[in-house]
Amino acid sequence: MKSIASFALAAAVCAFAAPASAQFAKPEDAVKYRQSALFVMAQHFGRIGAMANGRVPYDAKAAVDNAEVVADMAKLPWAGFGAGTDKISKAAKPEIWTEQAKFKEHNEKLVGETAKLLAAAKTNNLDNLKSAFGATAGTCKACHDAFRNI
Ligand code: ASC
Repeated sequence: MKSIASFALAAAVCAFAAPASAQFAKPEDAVKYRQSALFVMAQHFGRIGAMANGRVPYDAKAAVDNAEVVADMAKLPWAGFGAGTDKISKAAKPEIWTEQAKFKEHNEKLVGETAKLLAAAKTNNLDNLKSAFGATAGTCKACHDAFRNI
């Protein structure tokens, strides 16, 4: 009986557990998580930028590989901006928490633009990559202008 009860409890805990994205041991971990996702995204976005700007030769496969990471990373940082994480990093403006709907719109715009960037990379066409890179970079900048101090 005990094992059945334990199993039932474990199943209930799994069923009602918060999504993985919402689980952080402490606020500092949430900040580290969001900064890490943004850092990894910037590394891979920068590699696409180098191709889009002609600093390195265009490599269609590398563009897709990098765009996949960018599109995946773009979904992650936002869970790290929860309650209690507003005073830890000076880069994050208070407006993130006082204008949450607007911040969410920017987050969703980035997810959409990075999905388009991946689709553009998959066309194996440098012009498509360039224009999607520009649109995505503009989305990064718009959010930084509104919500980032440095
Ligand atoms: C990058 C990067 C950003 C954005 C931004 C676009 O490569 O690291 O934060 O592009 O500079 O304006």
